[in-house]
Amino acid sequence: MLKNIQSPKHLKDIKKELLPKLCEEIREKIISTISKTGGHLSSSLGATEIITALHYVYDTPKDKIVFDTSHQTYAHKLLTGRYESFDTIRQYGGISGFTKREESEFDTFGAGHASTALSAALGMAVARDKKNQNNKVVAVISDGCMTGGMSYEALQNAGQIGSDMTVILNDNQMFISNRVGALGAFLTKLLSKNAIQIAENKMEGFLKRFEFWGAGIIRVVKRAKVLLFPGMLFEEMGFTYLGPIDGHDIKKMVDVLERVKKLKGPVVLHVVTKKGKGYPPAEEKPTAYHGLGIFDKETGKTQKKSTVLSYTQVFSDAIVKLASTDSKIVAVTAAMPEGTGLDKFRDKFPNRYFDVGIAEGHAVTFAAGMACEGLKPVVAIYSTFLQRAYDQIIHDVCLQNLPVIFCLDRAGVVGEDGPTHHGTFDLSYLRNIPNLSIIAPSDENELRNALYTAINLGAPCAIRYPRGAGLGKKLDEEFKQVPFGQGQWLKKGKNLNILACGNRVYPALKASELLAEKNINVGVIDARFVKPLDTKIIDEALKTSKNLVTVEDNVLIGGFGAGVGEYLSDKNIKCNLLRLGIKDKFVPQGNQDILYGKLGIDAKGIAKQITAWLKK
Ligand SMILES: Cc1ncc(C[n+]2csc(CCOP(=O)(O)OP(=O)(O)O)c2C)c(N)n1
Repeated sequence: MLKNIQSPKHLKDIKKELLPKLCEEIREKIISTISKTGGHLSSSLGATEIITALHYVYDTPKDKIVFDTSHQTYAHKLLTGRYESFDTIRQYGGISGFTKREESEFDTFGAGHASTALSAALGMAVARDKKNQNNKVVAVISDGCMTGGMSYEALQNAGQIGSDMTVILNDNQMFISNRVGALGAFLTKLLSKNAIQIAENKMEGFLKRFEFWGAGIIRVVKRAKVLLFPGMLFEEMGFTYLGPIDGHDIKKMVDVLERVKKLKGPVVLHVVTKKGKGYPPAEEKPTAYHGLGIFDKETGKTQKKSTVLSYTQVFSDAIVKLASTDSKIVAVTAAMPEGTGLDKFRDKFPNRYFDVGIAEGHAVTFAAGMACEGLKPVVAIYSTFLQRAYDQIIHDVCLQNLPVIFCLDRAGVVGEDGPTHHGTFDLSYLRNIPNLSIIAPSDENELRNALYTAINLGAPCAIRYPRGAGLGKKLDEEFKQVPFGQGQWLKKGKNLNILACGNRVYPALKASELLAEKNINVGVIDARFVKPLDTKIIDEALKTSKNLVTVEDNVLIGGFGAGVGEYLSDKNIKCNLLRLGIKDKFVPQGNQDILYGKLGIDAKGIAKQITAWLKK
C-alpha cells in the first residue's frame, strides 16, 4: 500500500480496517532505511499511528499539522510524497530528517529545536481566524518537549486567545533519556491503572454530548468539571483535555480524531505510545535507538564505534575525575545526559547532577544561582541549544561575573542533522559578552586541560568542541593549566601565518604541508583562546609576514577572524588578512567531511583558498 501513496489523498482511499497493515509497512520502511542512513528511529516508530491517523482524518495540507522538534516525522514524510526520496534522508542533497518548509507544502513549520510547535500552531490558528478561513490546526508534541518553557508560554496564550486548535500530546514516558521532572510525574499519575479505559468511557460521553448540544457544552462541562479531570493543568490553562487514549490503536485514533476535529476552542488530546514501537531492540533500549548511526536491521547491532575517544567521552571522563577531588563541582544538563557525556557524572555523583528537562534558559540561570552560593556549576549544552539561553548567559551569569562553566559540545558543523543543529554561531554570540572567556581546544587533550583551567578560573568561561572522534592524542596524566589567553606556535613560517582555532587547527597544519609543496612557507598558530585574544602572538606573526589567515568553523560574521580583524583595525596595523570560515549562509545537512570540503575549510580547501588569495 505504502508505495502507492503519493499524497494523503491516496491514504484516504484505504479502508480503515487496512490501516494497521499500512502502519506495519511504514515501520518496515523506516527501519530498513534508517538502518542504512542512521537517524531518529525510536520517536518516529512510536508516532506512526498518530501521524497516519492525522493524515487520514484531516485535510492536509489545507489543515495544518505542526510537529514539535519534528524528529518523529518519518511516517509523515512517507505519506506526503517522499516515499521515493526517503532513502536520501539526512544525506547531503537529500531530504531532511526534520520538517522543512521548502521541502514540502505538508511541512507547515520547520523545526529541529524543541518546544516550538504550540507557539507556531497558535500563530497559524490566529492567522486563519484573521483571514476568516476554516482550516484546522493541530500541534503534535511529546512529553519531553512539554518541559520547555516556551510550551507553557504558548499554552497560557492559547487559553487566553481561545482559537480553535488541537494539541496531540504524545506521551511515551521518555525523553531521549529517562523522563525527569514534575510534569512527568503528573502525566504518570494520569496513566494509573485502567486510566485509558476510564478515560475512553468519559470521553465517549463528552463527545456524544458535544455532538448533540454543540460547542456550548464545553463551557458547561468546564464550569461543572464533571466529565473532565478536575484541576487539570491543561484545563486551568483554558484547554479542553481529553484522554489518555492508546496511540497505537489506529482505528480508535481515527474515530476519536474525527470527533475531536469538530470541537471548538483549544483542545489537548493525551495519547499514550511506546517509544521504539514495533522494533524490539528499540523498544528495549529507546535511548540508544533515539538517534543512531547505521545498524544491522536483523540484530539491531550498531556499527563498531571508533577506538579513538570522542570529545564527549573525554569531557565525560575529565569532569568525573575533576569532581572526585572537588566537591563544589556540580553538573547541569538540559535533557541530554548521554549526548553530553554527563551520564557518567550522574551515575557517580547523583546528588550533584541536575537534568532540568529541555529547559536551557532555566539551566543557565539555575547554574547562576548555584554559583552565587559558592558551587562550581558546569553546564553542558550543545552549541546549537545554548542559543536558547542567550539572555540568561548575559544577564544572569556574565553581568554578575559568576563562575559558571559552559561546555558547548557539537560546536561547528555537526553533519546529518543539518542546519537546525550546526553549532556554527557560538563564537559570534559569545564573543561580545563582557567577562566571558572562550576556549576552543584543538584536540581532546587540550579540551581536558581547558576544563581544568576553566573550573579554576573563578569567572564565566565557555569551552566549545566539536562532534565526533578526537584526534587520538595521548592524554596527559595530570591536568595542566592552559596559559590564560595564550595561543601557541605549532610551526613557524615565512610567507604567511595561519591563526586557527578549535578543530580547524589540524586541517590548517595539513594545509601548510600542502602549501609547502608549492614552496609557500606557512606558519601555524593554535589560538586556543578566542577570548581573550592572544594579541602578542598576532604581533609576533606579523613580524615575520604581513599575510595573516584566520580559520574557524563558525560564521565569519562576528566570529574568531572578525575578532582578529577588530584588533588589527583598532591598533591601525596594516597587513593582509584573509578570514576563512562559514559565509553568511546556513550550512546544509550532510556528512561532516563533505560539508567541511564544501565550505572550503578542510585542509585542501584552506590550501586552495590561500593559494587563490596570494595570487590576488
Ligand atoms: C532546544 C532543544 N534542546 C534539546 C534538544 C534535543 N532533543 C531532541 S529530541 C529531545 C527529547 C524529546 O523528548 P520528547 O519530546 O519526549 O520526544 P520523544 O523523542 O520521546 O518522542 C531532545 C532533548 C532539542 N531538539 N532542542
